Amino acid sequence: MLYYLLYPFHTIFSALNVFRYITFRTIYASLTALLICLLLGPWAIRKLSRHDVGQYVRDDGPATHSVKTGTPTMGGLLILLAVLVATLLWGNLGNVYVWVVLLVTVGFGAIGFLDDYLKLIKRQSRGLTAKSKLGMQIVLGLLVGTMLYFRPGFETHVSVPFLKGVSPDLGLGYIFFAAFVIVGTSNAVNLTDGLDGLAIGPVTIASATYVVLSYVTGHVKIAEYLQIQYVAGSGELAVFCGALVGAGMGFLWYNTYPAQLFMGDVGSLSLGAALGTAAVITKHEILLALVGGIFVVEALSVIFQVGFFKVSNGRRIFKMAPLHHHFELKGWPEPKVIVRFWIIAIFLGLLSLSTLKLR
Ligand code: 57M
Repeated sequence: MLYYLLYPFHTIFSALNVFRYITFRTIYASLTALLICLLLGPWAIRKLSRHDVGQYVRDDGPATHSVKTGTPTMGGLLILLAVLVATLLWGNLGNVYVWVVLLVTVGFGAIGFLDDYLKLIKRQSRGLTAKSKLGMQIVLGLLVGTMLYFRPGFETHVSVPFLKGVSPDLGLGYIFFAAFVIVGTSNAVNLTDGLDGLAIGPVTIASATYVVLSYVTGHVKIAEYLQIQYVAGSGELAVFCGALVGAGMGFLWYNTYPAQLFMGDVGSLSLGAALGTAAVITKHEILLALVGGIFVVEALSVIFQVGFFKVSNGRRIFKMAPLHHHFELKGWPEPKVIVRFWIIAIFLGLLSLSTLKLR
């Protein structure tokens, strides 16, 4: 909004010319989201506590989690507020991709909110059924895939990391591929959100990686130099991803061990879908499997655990899935699991950026 309000006056006050630059607006979107989370965090914790929106901790989890019972959750509402305000304030609202990514973030956030609401406020312990939750996500994912497919000039080619010149055209199949990326990432982040800061750390790191990927993909000269697909207008997603980084750091201030606030499904589902959508729009969809490798490994650990459990009449590969619980049951203190996952996430983010040159 500020871009519209202030940039036109750059002919009078030349300093306002700065609003033209995506880099400037990305930094200030990040700082705005960070400040909103930092300043409103205590109020959110008090409000959620007062309304008894406390976490119910299942008794079949690691024993160390029992102390977490009652921790205020649905803190994802604060993350969404910070990201929305910062993006609407600093983003170019004439850019269709900004609205697409905001629609997905709010849409998946609404699904998560409904699940949290039923579980925590209506005390229906299971919340939404897995089928209805997944069904709503798939509908939203297909809607976004269709919108992008029919957008004039949007490419249905998929670039493969490390392999220059390999970019198969999925045609109409791209709609389903885009939906898979968005829904898969949303659920993978949801599964990862099982220790203090374990999800928001890698989400923040992945968002920072997509700040860079959005910027270079939307810059015609840099995209040409790097020989990556140029997506006109996608650079504006750097502002949105910058807001994700700021909101993530601000939320982590309260979610770090021992957590004062959990994000809830309203946070995990929306953040995962936001990352998936940014990856689809910037045409770095497969690269997201590397950037968000922590989420992939966590989700695969569940798939293999449940699959093996079924075919082996009850035997397990891991002590418990998702993988973070396996390390907890091996005796790793919670903070050790969390920080080691963050270190791996940072490594994967840097490795992902290196693929821009290793082609
Ligand atoms: C998301 N939710 C956390 C919190 C957070 C099929 C199966 C793998 C599904 C999976 C599952 O239920 N996943 C749902 C994970 C929960 O966190 C809440 O959920 C929100 C995110 N969706 O924001 O509101 C618990 O996680 C802990 N937590 C923290 N700090 C945080 O910052 O400590 C969360 C955020 C919270 C808190 O204890 O209560 C969760 O784990 O439920 N199920 C599981 O993950 C369960 N694993 C399992 O069933 N494994 C079996 C299967 C695979 C056959 C096996 O290995 O044999 C584990 N989770 C729990 N108990 N809570 C183990 C059992």
